[in-house]
Amino acid sequence: MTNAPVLYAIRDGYAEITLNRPDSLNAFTGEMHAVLRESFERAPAEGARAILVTGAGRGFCAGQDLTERKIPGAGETIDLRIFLRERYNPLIRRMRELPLPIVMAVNGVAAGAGMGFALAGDIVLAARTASFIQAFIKIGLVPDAGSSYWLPRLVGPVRARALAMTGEPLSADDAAGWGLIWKVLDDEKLMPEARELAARLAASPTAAQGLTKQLLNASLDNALAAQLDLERDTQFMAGHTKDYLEGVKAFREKRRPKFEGK
Ligand code: T3D
Repeated sequence: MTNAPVLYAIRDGYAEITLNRPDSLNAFTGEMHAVLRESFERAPAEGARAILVTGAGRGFCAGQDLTERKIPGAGETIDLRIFLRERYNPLIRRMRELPLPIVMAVNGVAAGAGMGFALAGDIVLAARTASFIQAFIKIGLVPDAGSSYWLPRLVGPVRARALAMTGEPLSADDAAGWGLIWKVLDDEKLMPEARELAARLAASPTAAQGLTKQLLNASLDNALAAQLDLERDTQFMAGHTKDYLEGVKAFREKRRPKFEGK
């Protein structure tokens, strides 16, 4: 295994990205952010039609690497806006704007920004022994990496407040029961199922997947009338893809469609 903070491989039409700092439960460093950003650029440029993200070792991601921050001396302060502006916010925005399905395989604890990062995926699977922790409050910080956006929308304000204000771990089973993630799998089944899902998504009509993602992103902030208009315009675009023609043709010819993502 290499020492690179992020591993990248193309498999079965999708890019597999592995956070690779297992000794610190894959906590984020500046270097890791840079390679991760590059991986999310590289995947579509190299023709990947889906992305799978997981963590090496027993953790998924423990959020910001706390050993990377200098403890300010007397009279000094630290401006955390810089790290959010230059690292976390562009990462989360890139993931939500990327017109490809992103599967997150949460293999262990996802804490702090690691939890926000996990929730920024499109389909989140978790190992039964994984957990989700809004660890920020334990060190005097506030939710970031999108957590304050996703939590009230996904689990409602009551549970969002309790998670963020207590920093108590949420089990993978409860996360699925609360609608925070898609599915929990026995630990040994996580990666085989996540890979099968990523390969299946990569072979699906990925232009329509990108449009679906845009539509569902917008729906979180739109009123019904605006969303109906957006559905109309987005369906117009989907109706112009080769994959739509192939889908209808294959249905009529009673055969399996072969989608190209165009
Ligand atoms: O600064 C900015 O950019 C602002 C933005 C901040 C965003 C954030 O993410 S703030 C939140 C940062 N994360 C945390 O506060 C979580 C800290 N970690 C923990 O609370 C615990 O490690 C866990 C609950 C995640 C897991 O607990 P456990 O008992 O399973 O593992 P452990 O023994 O605590 O950790 C294992 C090793 O990973 C350990 O190293 P060692 O002793 O074996 O050498 C531990 O120090 C290291 N580790 C865990 N989390 C971090 C970390 N090292 C650096 N940074 C971490 N965040």
